[in-house]
Amino acid sequence: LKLEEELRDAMRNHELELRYQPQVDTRTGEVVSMEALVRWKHPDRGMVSPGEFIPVAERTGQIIELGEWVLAEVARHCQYWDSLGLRPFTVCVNISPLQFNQTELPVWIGEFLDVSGLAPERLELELTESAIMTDAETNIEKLRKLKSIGLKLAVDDFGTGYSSLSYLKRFPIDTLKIDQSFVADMESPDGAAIVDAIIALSKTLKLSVIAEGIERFGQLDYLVRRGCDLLQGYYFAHPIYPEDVPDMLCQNF
Ligand code: G
Ligand code: G
Ligand code: MN
Ligand code: NA
Repeated sequence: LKLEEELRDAMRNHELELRYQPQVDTRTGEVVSMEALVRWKHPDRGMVSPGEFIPVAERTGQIIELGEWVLAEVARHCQYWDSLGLRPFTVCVNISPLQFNQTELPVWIGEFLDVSGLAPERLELELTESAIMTDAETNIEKLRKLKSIGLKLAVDDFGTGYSSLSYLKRFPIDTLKIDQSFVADMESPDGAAIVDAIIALSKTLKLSVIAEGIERFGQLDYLVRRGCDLLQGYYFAHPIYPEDVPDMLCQNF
C-alpha cells in the first residue's frame, strides 16, 4: 500500500496518537505549556515519524482531516486533565501551511471551540514562518480573525524562512519559536549571533520568545542569560503520554 492509503486507514483505525512536550518558563522553572506532537503506531512498520507522513498528508490534503483530529484529541485531553484538577496550561498545536491557507479556518476553529468547550486562551497555534509570510497582506486579516477568537499565535521554525520585519510588526502574533537548527549550532559564533538577534527582535516587538531543541545544560544556561522566555527540548523531556502530564506539571527545572 502507498503511504497515503495507509494513512487513510490509520486515521480510521486509531493508529495515531498525540504526545506532549513540555515548555519551561525560564524565570520560574515551571512547565507552562505543552506542544502536541502526532505519532503513528503502524501495525507492521512500527513508529512512523511525522517527518515522513506529515509531508505526504500535506501533499494529498489529508492534513485537513488529520489537523481536525489533532484538535479534537487536544480538547479531549484537556477535559481529562481538567477532571484531575490540574492547573491550566497552554497547548501548542502545529498548523500546516495547507490548513492555514484554508479560507474557512478561523470560522471552523471558532465553531470547534464552541462545540468542544475548549477555552480559546488555552490554545496556541504554531504557524510556520513561510506560511504566514507567503501572501502576507491577506494573512494579516486571517491572523486578526484567529486572534479575535482569543487564541495565541506562534511563529514556528522562526529564522528558517524569509520574514519581512515590517509584516512581523503588523502581524498580531504572540510568540517567536527559534528553530532548533540554530540552537544546535549555538556553540559556533554565527549560531549564537542568530539566536541573540532573534531574542533581541522579540524584545523589540514585545513578543514572547521560545527556543526548542534544548539538549544540553550549556544551551539552557546561555539562553537563560540572554533572556529567552521559554525553553523546550530533550534536556527537559521528550514528548510524553497524556497520562504522564500530571507528574510533569509538578516538576520544577
Ligand atoms: O515530533 P517530530 O519532531 O518528529 O515532528 C516532525 C515534524 O512533524 C515537525 O515539523 C512537526 O512540526 C510536525 N508535526 C508533528 N505533529 C504535528 C501535527 O499535529 N500537525 C502538523 N501539521 N505537524 C506536526
Ligand atoms: O517543526 P516543529 O518545531 O514543530 O518540530 C518539533 C520536532 O522537534 C518534534 O518532532 C520533536 O519531537 C522534536 N524535538 C523536540 N525536542 C527536541 C530536541 O531536544 N532535539 C531534537 N533533535 N529534536 C527535538
Ligand atoms: Mn512546532
Ligand atoms: Na519548530
